[in-house]
Amino acid sequence: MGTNTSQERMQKKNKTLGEFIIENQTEFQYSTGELSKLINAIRLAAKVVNHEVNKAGLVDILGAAGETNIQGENQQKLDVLANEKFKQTLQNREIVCGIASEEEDEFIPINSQDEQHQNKYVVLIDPLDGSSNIDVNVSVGTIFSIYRRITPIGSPVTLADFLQPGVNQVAAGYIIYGTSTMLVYTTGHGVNGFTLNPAIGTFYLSHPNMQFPDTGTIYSVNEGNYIHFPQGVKDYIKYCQMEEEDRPYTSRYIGSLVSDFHRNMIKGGIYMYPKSSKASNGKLRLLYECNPIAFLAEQAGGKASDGYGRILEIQPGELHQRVPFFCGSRKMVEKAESFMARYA
Ligand code: AHM
Ligand code: MG
Repeated sequence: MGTNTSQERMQKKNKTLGEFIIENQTEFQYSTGELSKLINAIRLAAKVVNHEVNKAGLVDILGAAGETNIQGENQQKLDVLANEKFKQTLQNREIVCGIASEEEDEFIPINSQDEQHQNKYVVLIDPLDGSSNIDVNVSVGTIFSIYRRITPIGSPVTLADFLQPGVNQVAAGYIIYGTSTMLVYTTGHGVNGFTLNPAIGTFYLSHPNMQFPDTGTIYSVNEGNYIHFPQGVKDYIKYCQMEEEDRPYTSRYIGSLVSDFHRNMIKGGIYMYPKSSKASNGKLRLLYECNPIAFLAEQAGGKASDGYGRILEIQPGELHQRVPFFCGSRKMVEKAESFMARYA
């Protein structure tokens, strides 16, 4: 009853994602509708993946990855499946000239032989981030990042089109498959969040103009790695735990970047995946995870750093490059950077 009423309210009052995309198309500098079509395609793929993610708990009934299910279909791991769905949707609609995915070794050129092919965008995607959480029914996400190609339209897409610094992103976002499914994205004009009404398969604008609180009381880091962290990170963690005004902070770590980021953006907090003595650049990927999340963070008034400088200004050297990541409320990231600087 309560749910119905709030769902009905959302339908009456709130714009759908489709309406929002059309209304905001003109604010985009080079708009020919291509970017709108692209976001629409992501919206569609998100619904398909959402449907699959929601079925994950039925895996014992439907068959595990690698097995053949009752309908004779071969079951795929969900991250592989999500990768296929996003790729298929983008390829079939012929709206991008190339795709790079965390799940693929190389980038995928699309129709690069076709002289008529005028598409100018490349998409980089982490199809199902935090996928180890699926087995235990915890939220996962999809992260996407969109650039204009830098090589001439009509020519084959090259690695250089993908290896652009994050400041060049024209759009980025994520889908969070949580207690409800949301699509959150930016085209460089703020961050907006849309919640899926699963009954009718429509995303509604539920979180307009999302803003990071300037500071917060949540820190998110895998503290199991503590002894391997650089001294600056260790000191900052101790600072978070100190008894002082609004401290000790609360520790919250899901181990699912999208979910940790989403919570921190709403409540105020910092997410950290530092380098360690075991992983010299941390774990997260610059192109598929850090750049899009950093773009969203900045657009929401937050900050994203590698501990010393702005994530979005890093010139990538390779597709699957990793980078230490500190992201969240502006004052908290600045504080963490000040601890890092002591040992620079
Ligand atoms: P994945 O791309 O293999 O899913 O790894 C990325 C995930 C992030 O979502 C999460 O924040 C991090 O890995 C957790 O790593 P750890 O288990 O080392 O704390
Ligand atoms: Mg990932």
